[in-house]
Amino acid sequence: EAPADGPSPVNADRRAEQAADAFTRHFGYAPEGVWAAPGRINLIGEHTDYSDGFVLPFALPHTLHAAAAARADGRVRLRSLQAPEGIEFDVTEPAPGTVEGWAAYPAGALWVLRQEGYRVDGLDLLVDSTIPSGAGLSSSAALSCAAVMAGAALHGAEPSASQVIRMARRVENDFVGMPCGVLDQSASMLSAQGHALFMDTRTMETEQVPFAPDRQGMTVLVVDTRAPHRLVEGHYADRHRACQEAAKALGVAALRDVTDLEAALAALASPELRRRVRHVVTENARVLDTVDHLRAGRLREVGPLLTASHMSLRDDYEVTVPEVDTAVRALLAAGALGARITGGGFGGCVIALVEREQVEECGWAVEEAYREEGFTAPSLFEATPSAGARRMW
Ligand code: GAF
Repeated sequence: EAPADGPSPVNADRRAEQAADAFTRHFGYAPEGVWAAPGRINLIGEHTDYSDGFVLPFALPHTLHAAAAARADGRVRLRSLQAPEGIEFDVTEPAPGTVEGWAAYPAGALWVLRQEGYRVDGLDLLVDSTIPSGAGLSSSAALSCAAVMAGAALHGAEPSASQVIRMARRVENDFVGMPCGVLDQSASMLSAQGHALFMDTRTMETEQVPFAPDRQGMTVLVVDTRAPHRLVEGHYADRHRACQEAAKALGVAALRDVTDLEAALAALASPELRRRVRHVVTENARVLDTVDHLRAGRLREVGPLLTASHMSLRDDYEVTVPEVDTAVRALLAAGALGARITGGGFGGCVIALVEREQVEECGWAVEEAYREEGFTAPSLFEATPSAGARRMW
């Protein structure tokens, strides 16, 4: 059964129209275009993207739509149907770190575009999103990508997908202050329906790897643990710093370049850095193994790699929380082929590869475990690999 905001083209058109109608209601005139950008699940390859490593995400059907029109008077008006209030400012005003909440991403997008020499005279923009926010599903990357695409196109420019990815990442790095890699923006921009996106974040080379669990009697079950994740609050930046420090100590450009793990571990004095390095190096290897299995159609073999990734993120990278570990434990006990945290961590979502006939049981098992622990009830859905970002009209 497709989720309510599922991947069908009819659904996507309808949602784009709804965003356009809402724009017209709010601003009193019709938008010039509507852009769509999806959220993502990272199948495997976690916390590898800022060490020049490998990632393997796919796009969710959950999508953000941005309806927009250019203004010639330098004013910017931003509205979100998911937020109580909009904001308004002069296009020259926002500086890094000065805009709070969701509006920081579109404001940052316009700031980056101007920094890079794009003409941006002003903009009205309305967003409507079905991507749960704060759940580690890249709602903010989707927003940045859509705003960069809209802001550029409405002023006569057509940046390539890789330019959009780079600028949307700059929104996070240079405007919001979150030192993320390139995973989320790439997943939103480059994903294709029925595929996972294998990407080398050093060269930006990509391969669309067929990934359609439903065709082999399986599904990717997503558990939104509702444990709020807070990446800007320092944990993420700490991990980022640790990887840079370790790379420096090992004399490599990035942890991607560590070829002899045992020698690297022996060369590092800090137990913490050793754990971080072990995660990154083994995680890169797990991505390559996963891609091999997918290319050969051996989907079930991917399960144990997902679980190994989780254990590594729990014990070596230390980015899990009790809600997440409880979900993984319950899913595996109920027969999931594999389960892991997905995204930046410290909350967010867990994914599990599950045989179709085990889905219900896995769902119950998580709900039951959450009741026992006294956690907020999780929300569950099945993820279908969906299309990447595009202009709808
Ligand atoms: C967050 C970041 F934004 C990504 O760049 C990536 O590092 C991810 O955490 C962890 O894999 O989503």
